[in-house]
Amino acid sequence: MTNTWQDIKNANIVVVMGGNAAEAHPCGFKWVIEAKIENGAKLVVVDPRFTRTASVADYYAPIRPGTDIAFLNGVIRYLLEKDAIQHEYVRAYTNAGLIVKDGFSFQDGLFSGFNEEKQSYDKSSWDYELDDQGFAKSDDTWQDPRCVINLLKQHVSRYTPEMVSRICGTPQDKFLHVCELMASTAAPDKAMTSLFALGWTQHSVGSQNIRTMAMVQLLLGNIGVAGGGMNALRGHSNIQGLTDVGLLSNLMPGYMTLPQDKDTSLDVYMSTKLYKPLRPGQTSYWQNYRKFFVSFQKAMFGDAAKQENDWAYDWLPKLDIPLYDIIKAFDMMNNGQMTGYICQGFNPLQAFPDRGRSRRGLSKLKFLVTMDPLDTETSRFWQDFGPQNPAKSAEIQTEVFQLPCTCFAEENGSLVNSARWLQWHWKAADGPGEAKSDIWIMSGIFHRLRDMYRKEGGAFPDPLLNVTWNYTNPIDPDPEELAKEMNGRALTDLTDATTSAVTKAGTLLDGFAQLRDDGTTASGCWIFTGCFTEKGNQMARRDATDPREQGIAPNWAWAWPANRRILYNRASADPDGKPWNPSKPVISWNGARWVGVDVPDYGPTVKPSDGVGPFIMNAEGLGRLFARDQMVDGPFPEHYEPLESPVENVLHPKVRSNPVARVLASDRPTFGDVKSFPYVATTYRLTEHFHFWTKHALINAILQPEEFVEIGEALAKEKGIEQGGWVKVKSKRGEVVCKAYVTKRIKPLTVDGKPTHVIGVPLHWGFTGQARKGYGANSLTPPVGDANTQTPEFKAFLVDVEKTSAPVTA
Ligand SMILES: Nc1nc2c(c(=O)[nH]1)N[C@H]1C(S)=C(S)[C@@H](COP(=O)(O)OP(=O)(O)OC[C@H]3O[C@@H](n4cnc5c(=O)[nH]c(N)nc54)[C@H](O)[C@@H]3O)O[C@H]1N2
Ligand SMILES: Nc1nc2c(c(=O)[nH]1)N[C@H]1C(S)=C(S)[C@@H](COP(=O)(O)OP(=O)(O)OC[C@H]3O[C@@H](n4cnc5c(=O)[nH]c(N)nc54)[C@H](O)[C@@H]3O)O[C@H]1N2
Ligand SMILES: [Mo]
Repeated sequence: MTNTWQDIKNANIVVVMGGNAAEAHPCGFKWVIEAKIENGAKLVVVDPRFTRTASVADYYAPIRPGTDIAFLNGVIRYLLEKDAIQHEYVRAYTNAGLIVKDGFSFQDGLFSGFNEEKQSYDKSSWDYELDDQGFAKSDDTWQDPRCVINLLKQHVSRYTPEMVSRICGTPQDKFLHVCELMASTAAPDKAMTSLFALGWTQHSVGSQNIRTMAMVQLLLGNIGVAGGGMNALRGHSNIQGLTDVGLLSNLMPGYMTLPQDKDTSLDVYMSTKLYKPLRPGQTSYWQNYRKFFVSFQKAMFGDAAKQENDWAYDWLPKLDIPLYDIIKAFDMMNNGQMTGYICQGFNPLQAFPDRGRSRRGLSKLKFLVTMDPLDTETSRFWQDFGPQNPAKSAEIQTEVFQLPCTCFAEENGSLVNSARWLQWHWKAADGPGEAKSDIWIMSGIFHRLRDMYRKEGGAFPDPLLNVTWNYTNPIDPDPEELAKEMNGRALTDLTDATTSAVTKAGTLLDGFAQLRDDGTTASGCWIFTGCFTEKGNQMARRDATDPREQGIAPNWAWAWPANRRILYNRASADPDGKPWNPSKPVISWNGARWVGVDVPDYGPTVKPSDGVGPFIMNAEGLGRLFARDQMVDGPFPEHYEPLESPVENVLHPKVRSNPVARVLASDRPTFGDVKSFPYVATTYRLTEHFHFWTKHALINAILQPEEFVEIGEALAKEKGIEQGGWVKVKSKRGEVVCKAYVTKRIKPLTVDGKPTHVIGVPLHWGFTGQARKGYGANSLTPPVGDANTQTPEFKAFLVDVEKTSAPVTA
């Protein structure tokens, strides 16, 4: 989230599109109700289904799964045409006036630089025109046809209300009413918040879905302000923490990126990181990358990371293929390239796309280790369940080691919530039976591996032999000690260049501004610096005082970065430093410094007249309506059909789906077409279950006892399907046999003149636990990933459905 849960109450318009917050975030959803009651906010829901969130909305509009970019590009067109944008904000804080290079173009669904053979883009033409000093040229009058706002206007001109309706199936009047509600927040003192989750991410265009709304929010002046922002409602209680500490296959802690094979030295690696400011006087904060990186290496390798060995750069793994995402990992298992798998707190047999593919991959492993408090389907994959997966246990050679572990309530530690708050929690009970903590298990594996390397040698022992492990209890390190390591400390006495204050060696650091690139500081995760200081564990703070009753309680827990609650909050004030909305100020300029309820996202004494843009992580300091780098699939968002779609792409039939989506050639034969699989399916969760674990608890199993799919009344009638009757849902990859729930909440949509039915598939069932056995939604889903994040396309694919009789196994 750029903002916080509590801050939702400050919104005038709450848009839930690409998520179902009332169902999946029922506790946080109270702030939406608060916004409605206390602030007169209107709740707008855009979802293929009339959801629990829609049931309390002021306005609901249906949409075909996988078409949000068409909808939102239509919104952008509407805002530009009606001139419903916050002019002063857009002029001062976005790249609207920057001039784009001549080489950039878009035609027939492709941006300039497309390489057909490699199925990827060369992004060099997606950039600004630079002057002799290397600064981006701009035209503040917006006359130049090559300035971003004019190219954007041209790009979205195709997304007329007729076109939006033809692609999305949303009736035109409903689309236009949503546009009107959103446009009402262009007023400087009005704000809209965007709450989203998987309804946007789980698509082959997932990142661009979110980006399109971010552009809408920039045009409306809704980023950085109270009640505004782009608010990703995250999943597992600590999934925000997972990405923060770099547990994705291409990341390092604090959103630094893992080096690739081509980064042959620290200098080469660093040459692509230190973004030079693109406008005079800009901050371009990633220029500090080297400080964060060297401090991380010092935390990892201590004295063994030195100037002479480039701070142990060579000991980091280098990515030799673009990615090791889950789609690739299971492909490698299937090809015999990956023979062992350690699966910690994860249930891929149920959670990953194409369950048959996952099962075949696991069956080819030499060994599988699971670390989990529960008996998961993955740890019992050889007992698999389902008509297409007859259990052939005897033929499977994989050796499985199940390591039972504790869960969060049985240990001390911190969880990072969606609002970036690190909250400490305390152990409530001992784990049952033989369960051990993840830390104990991981340390045990580490010590045994290191001993083997010490005794037997090995191809590349250096990283394991040199890693620092100086914990008080090396067998079971204390979570507080690990937290302090993440925070970081001074390694020698440090003298502040401006104040001459000395920080003694060993002192815990107060903030990442103290980090250095000369080996004198260590920090395991730069964005966490400040969470555990000499004043104590900041994450354990529990003071709920909220100075303006505005949803900012600065002494409750600790938020990264720097305890800032609203990111980009410089943009909450006008160029002179006066809040756009005086009744809900976040920070303001008092003539000498920035003051307010939040920590300024800015140098506290940087004068407004210095003209530094509020988006300091971007080299131009501005919010991007045109993304010059970062996105791999285009600087403007474009509508592409899902990989499995019922219709052609009416905008450009030759380029139907995202040309750079994450698809392996070997998986293409597993995609079905509309002739055999005429219906659109989408998968989702229910409040009564949490993924695949709560079915182990009897009370939840009673609340939602068995697998079902949701089918609209019209389709049910056509297919002779009765309420509660058995149905078989099939995709090209597999099938699910379960009960039908016939509902008024899913209606057929008219897409390009044809009726299109959507089938809803909740995802919670499997074959372990207390609930009745079920096949699981992922028996059906395709192994397709978003071009930027590789998140699977779980939300839009093709199926067929028919009435059937009760299966023998049910
Ligand atoms: N009770 C409960 N709560 C949970 C979880 C759980 O398992 N149980 N899981 C947690 C996790 S890990 C996560 S990531 C979050 C997920 O939170 P959400 O994303 O809110 O949950 P989902 O149910 O997956 O899907 C959201 C909605 O997206 C809609 N949708 C599908 N396709 C599209 C589309 O193309 N466009 C639009 N606009 N909408 C679409 C679906 O109809 C559905 O209503 O929930 C978390 N909260
Ligand atoms: N079709 C379809 N598929 C989906 C989705 C979808 O919307 N549609 N959503 C996707 C999303 S967003 C998610 S997050 C995934 C979820 O996929 P998974 O994360 O694989 O599913 P969970 O059941 O949450 O599995 C987490 C496991 O962690 C265990 N666990 C709990 N606490 C601890 C602990 O402290 N230590 C260890 N080691 N283990 C612990 C739990 O017992 C559980 O078995 O599913 C994805 N799959
Ligand atoms: Mo998730």
